[in-house]
Amino acid sequence: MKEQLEAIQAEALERISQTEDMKELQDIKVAYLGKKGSLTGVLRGMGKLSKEERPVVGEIANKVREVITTAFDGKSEKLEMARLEQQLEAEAIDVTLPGRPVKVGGPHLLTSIVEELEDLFIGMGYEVREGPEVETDFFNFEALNLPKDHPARDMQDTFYITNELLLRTHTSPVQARTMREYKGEKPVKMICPGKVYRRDTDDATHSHQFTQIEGLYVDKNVRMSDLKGTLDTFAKKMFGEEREIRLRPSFFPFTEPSVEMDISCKVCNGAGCNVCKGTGWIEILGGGMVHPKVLEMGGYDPEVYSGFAFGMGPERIAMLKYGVNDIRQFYTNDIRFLKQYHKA
Ligand code: 2NM
Repeated sequence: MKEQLEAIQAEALERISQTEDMKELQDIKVAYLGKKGSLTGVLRGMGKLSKEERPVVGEIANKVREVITTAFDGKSEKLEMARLEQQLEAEAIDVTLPGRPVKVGGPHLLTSIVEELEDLFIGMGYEVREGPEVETDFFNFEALNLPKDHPARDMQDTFYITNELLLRTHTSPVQARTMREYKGEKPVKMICPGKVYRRDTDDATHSHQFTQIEGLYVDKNVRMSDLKGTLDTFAKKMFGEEREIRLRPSFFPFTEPSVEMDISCKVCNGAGCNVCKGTGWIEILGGGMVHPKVLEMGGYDPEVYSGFAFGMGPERIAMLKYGVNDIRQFYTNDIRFLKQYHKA
């Protein structure tokens, strides 16, 4: 029986040392030390031994069990270490790989233009004010000398919400609100950028929603020459020092007299080309001296105060400055269009 035990031990140790597989190692353990294992089988046969033999064989059997268990534990640890090492190697991150590029956005061309215009007028002492896009009939029309029967109030041109509420058709209601807020007690020098709405069929040059910037300067002794000097400064800063301006008589209900301003075409320098349609001049904005009725409704005494106002469309400014030929480019968000105007 002693030989049998020694043979089992030798065989078990041999098999444990041979295997490189954890599952197989477990099977080996069961095959020798398990309930139906060969060592267990031998121990069961001990009952047939004599009283003298039993302790001797028992001691050997325990020793064998211990040797096999120790060998098993050692091998088990070794295999587990190897498995861990392999896993670590397989999951290793190559920190030298280049990262994926991050796509960086930038301001929309219209935003840039509006900010450029804001900076320009802030530099001339104007404050920037905003107001609601859903306006009352009073501020959008009445306070701007557009009485009830005025054609500009036509349902054809205005998005009405109720009889009294509408989407503002220009940003001038912000100026009417500001005048009334200042109660005719101090000068007003402001610009108001923002979205405006007109019932229009969208095409290359029309949009039912677009941007406006309007300016207003009300003080004592404000004259037409102040308007001309302001607009000349604006034109040269925005389009280049070589630009000339000219004012043509026009009509707006809120200004009297009213003008439209052209700048000399920078494509042909005034000689005439297809951009300026042969005239050498390009229309940029409208303006004029604030109508006495508008001053009055704003709470300013037209006998004491005078003012000028002007309005322009940043889309049109951007189109002229950058040669954009379709106003819809500003709203359809084609990334190929937009990213041309990111400076960074
Ligand atoms: C324009 C042309 C002429 C204008 C008038 C006013 C206000 F509120 F003072 F009456 N704001 N903007 C004005 C005048 C706007 O845009 C082409």
